[in-house]
Amino acid sequence: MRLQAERRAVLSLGANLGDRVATIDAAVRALEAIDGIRAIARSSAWESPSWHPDGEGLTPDYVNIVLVVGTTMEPLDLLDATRAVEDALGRVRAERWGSRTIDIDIVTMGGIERAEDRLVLPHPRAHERQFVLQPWLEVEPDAVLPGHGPIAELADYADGDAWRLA
Ligand code: PH2
Ligand code: MG
Ligand code: MG
Repeated sequence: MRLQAERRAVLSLGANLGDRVATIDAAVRALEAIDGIRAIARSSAWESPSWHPDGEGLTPDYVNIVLVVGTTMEPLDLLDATRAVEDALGRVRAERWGSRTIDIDIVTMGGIERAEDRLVLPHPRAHERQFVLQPWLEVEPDAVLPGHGPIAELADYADGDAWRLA
């Protein structure tokens, strides 16, 4: 038997409909239950105004967390797994920037840089979003975003505001 090496992946989970924290908790449990995904670190819950191309705050505020996992999956298999969890938790895909009960994005996967149709790595907007960088800094303060640099420096320039939920 050949053992598939484990890669470290950083996931960003977000929700702005329904019981946001409860749905994120359920998503973490569902991800942990998948063969080939092992949770390593989970940030606190952070709240932020919704980012939208037509302006901030046009949809309800989000709760976001970062979940660091070890995974033996290939990138597209991990993407499929996150989509399956979103679907199981009632995610409706109506419009691109629309509100959602749960969104699970792959921010990084090891040092992989790829720009293919279904999956771009690192996530193309993670480096400029406080709602990704702030929870990530909490669990991996020395992390480096491939192609962009140390997240502690990126957070000095990133858009928007994010605050830890009490
Ligand atoms: N996700 C989006 C669009 N806007 N805004 C915040 N604050 N947090 C998100 O996770 C988010 C967003 C699309 O995935
Ligand atoms: Mg997203
Ligand atoms: Mg998404």
